[in-house]
Amino acid sequence: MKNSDVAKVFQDIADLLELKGENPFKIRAYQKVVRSIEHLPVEVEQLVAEDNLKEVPGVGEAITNKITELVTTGHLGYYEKLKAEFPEGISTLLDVPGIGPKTAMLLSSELGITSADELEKAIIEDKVASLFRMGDKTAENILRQIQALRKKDQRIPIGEALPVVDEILTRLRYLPGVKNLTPAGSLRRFRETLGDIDLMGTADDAREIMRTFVNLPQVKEVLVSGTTKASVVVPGGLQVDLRIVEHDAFGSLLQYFTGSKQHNINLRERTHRQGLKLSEYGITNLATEELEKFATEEAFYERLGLEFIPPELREGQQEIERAEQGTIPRLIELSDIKGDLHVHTDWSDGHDTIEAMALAAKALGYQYLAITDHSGGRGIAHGLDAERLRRQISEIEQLNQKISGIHIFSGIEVDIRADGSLDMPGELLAELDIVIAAVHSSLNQSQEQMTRRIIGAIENPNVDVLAHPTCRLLPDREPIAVDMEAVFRAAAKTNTMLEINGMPTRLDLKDIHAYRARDLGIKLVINTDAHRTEHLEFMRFGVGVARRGWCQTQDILNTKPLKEITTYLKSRG
Ligand code: DGT
Ligand code: CA
Ligand code: CA
Repeated sequence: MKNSDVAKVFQDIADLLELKGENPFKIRAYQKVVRSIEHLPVEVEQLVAEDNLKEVPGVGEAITNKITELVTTGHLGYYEKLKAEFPEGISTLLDVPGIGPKTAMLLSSELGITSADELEKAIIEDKVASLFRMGDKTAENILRQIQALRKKDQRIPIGEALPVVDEILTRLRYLPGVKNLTPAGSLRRFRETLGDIDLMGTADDAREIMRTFVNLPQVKEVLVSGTTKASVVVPGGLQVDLRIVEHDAFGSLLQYFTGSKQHNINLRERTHRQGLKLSEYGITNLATEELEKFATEEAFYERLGLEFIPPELREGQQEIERAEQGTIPRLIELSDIKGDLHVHTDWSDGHDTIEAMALAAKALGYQYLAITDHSGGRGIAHGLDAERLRRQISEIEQLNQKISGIHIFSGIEVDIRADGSLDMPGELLAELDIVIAAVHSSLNQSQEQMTRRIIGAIENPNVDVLAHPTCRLLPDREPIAVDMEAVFRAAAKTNTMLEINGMPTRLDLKDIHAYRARDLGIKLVINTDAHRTEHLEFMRFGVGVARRGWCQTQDILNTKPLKEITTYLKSRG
């Protein structure tokens, strides 16, 4: 049973308890479990097998028993009993925003509707409006929510969205009187996929920026066009919302719409106890009803007695407690990166020469670059054999004489064969500065085979880094079946590094894996896997993943300056 399936069951339980009008604390406890499971870097099944469930935040005795029953039998008696109290499909209806318990019950009992699709059909056939005393408006509203929900399911990879957003921001940023223009929402938190884009800003006169926004050349459709809020659709079906407020209220606006929703809910709960109410407009004192505005997020968090929380950490995990204690880590930043340790050239399937890649890396301010072309393994175009690799090593020696201001390391991205052996003689690998190993073919092996194969490479003393460990491709190639916890244990034991691959279609390790690896003391490397000079810019995506994984400078190898990293790589042999 996958973690997402387990989470869904507990989400349903929370929904059904809400329908029953149960105690809100009980409901929230279940919601917390859902959040925890969604963020787990390991399989719930494994935690059950190892009797380690209690370490998951929000999971006590009762929940442990329920999870254990669910994953061992595929069945949860409590859930089945609860479901039996309600008509079928009720929890699906509750997933539609704007449908509360009463409406869901009414739709089900009067019209026998059990799914969002059936509801949509009934609304279009005009069967729903008569159910509500308020008439057409409610039905229409629900229809819009269903359609929005369907669109929300099609999340767009951040790598596709970011260039579009950058273009929009460039066009708006220089309008007179506009300030603070910035993304909020999941984009600012750097999630790997985005439901929609939320942009925030302030202006002397909001109307002008709104007019420019809805008339941008890339706008395909205008959904909402108000004086302070507008929503448009750009190519690819991506929805972009823009909100503009006055300068002195920017902090609370940005905070509110950065989310995540769970972070805001946790924050609101905590501040309610302090007699304060949060909103997008500011903080209201419940006793005096006075509204305090905030120009910056820093001031907003400070007013609540909290250290500033970087957006990437606002996922409703333990960030508020940590901010309370003043122990939010200083997360790694793009400017901490001193070099890229995984790039390709025209020696294998890359586009540019070694020299061009080196000069591009130097232009980014890097101190070093590792050339890691593919080995000749099956299915890789122009991979290097031992003979060509030897020639490449000597060409790199010569280039290092010729070019100043950047050091080029000799490396390889060696293919891990189906049996776990490496596609290059060991004595040649031992000559290289850095050896990256990765899986590229036979992706359909069983989890047991694949895990053994990857651990075989990790245990090979020549291997420094395991690259893109799960081989997933966004948006739709699923990760390979591999026991990541076993991979982590092997990497920790052998002191092998794991890569966060910043190629936006990979982002592999992903955020929760980076978190887990860091927690186990595994050293990470952030690479771009560039196949041309422009790809070196993907580093910012990798850094985003690392930040979501709570990584600091000392967790990431390629934040070390040239001298240190040279010594370190030598010491590994
Ligand atoms: P997305 O668009 O699905 O990738 O994820 P977000 O996080 O960008 O979500 P979105 O666009 O629906 O809303 C942006 C932020 O607005 C969200 O992260 C937190 C805030 N927000 C939205 N709905 C609610 C809500 O019902 N309660 C609270 N407290 N905040 C909300
Ligand atoms: Ca959003
Ligand atoms: Ca939005």
